[in-house]
Amino acid sequence: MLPVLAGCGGSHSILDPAGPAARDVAWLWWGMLIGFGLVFVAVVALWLAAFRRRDAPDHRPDRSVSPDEERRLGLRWILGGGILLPGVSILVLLAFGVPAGQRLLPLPGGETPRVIEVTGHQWWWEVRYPDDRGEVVTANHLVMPAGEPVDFHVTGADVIHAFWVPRLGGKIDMIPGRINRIRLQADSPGVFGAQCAEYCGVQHAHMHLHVEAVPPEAFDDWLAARRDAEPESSDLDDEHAPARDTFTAHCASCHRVAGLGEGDVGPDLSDLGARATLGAGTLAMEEGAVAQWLTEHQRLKPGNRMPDHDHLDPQALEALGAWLETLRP
Ligand code: HEC
Ligand SMILES: [Cu+2]
Repeated sequence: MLPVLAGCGGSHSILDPAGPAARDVAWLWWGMLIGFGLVFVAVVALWLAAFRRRDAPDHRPDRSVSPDEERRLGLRWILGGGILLPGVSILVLLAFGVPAGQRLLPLPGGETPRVIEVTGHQWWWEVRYPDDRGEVVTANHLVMPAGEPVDFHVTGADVIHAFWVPRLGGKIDMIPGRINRIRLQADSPGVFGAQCAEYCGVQHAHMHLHVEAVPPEAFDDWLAARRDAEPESSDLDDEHAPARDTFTAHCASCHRVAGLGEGDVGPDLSDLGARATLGAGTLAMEEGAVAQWLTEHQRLKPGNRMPDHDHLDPQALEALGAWLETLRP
């Protein structure tokens, strides 16, 4: 029992809601658990009663009830238990479920919260912050303001993924060629786990998103810092110059680091040093982690869409990792 219950706590628990949308979902969950728990107990009780009657030693068909009456009785069970009860249950469920679902939708009119665009890739997350003053792009790490609603516009780049932050609410499919919208709010600052919730290929399980809600002023500061960050330039004569050259030669076709490359096949690396993990939750970010990712990523996350770089000199990879870890907003 304990290993089963262990799934009920922690940063991914829908039973520990941290925002209004998730609270609606949690209430619905408890209502359904209790309601349908009662239905289950009633059905099992009826079933056992039927067995007992049949197996009783003195059981004989009841001759005092006419066949007509028996049919009427049977019909009553069918109408009551088979049509009326499910009908009422579904109506009650809809009465609570539809408004809860409605509140998750950014409907036209009313407030217009900030928009964060999230795209699911095999097997990582691209996060964009549209802004008149210049778009900010990051990956696998979503920063959002706490205490206010945020509209998430989600889509898929290759196959269908699903955006799910259990403690904030959801989930919603990310479908290529379509933009789905969901409105979520974190009541207070915190870190929330998110996970792709639609099987999308071998590394679906390693598609974790680190969601960080910060006070709105801190969010604005973060956004401004990212937007105005000095682009990296390749001609700087410092210890990281060789690493930047390696990046331009071998990585920039797929990755973006502001000023050095605009590849969009893989995650934006402009603020890589600030990530909590690498490989969408595969490897904890600590000193040396990037170099470890560069040499072992196909062992750590087999089949991921980044090719091996065995042909590069281990020292070059080491230097590349050390430089990438310095990139922060
Ligand atoms: C063919 C495209 C391609 C090339 C070339 C490539 N990468 Fe990647 N890279 C990817 C993809 C795709 C991912 C996402 C893998 C995943 O997590 O599933 C990735 C992930 C990463 C990550 C982890 C980022 C994160 O947020 O978790 C780092 C760091 C990285 N690459 C660095 C490099 C470096 C440095 C080079 C050059 C030596 C390089 N990559 C070359 C496609 C590429
Ligand atoms: Cu998935």
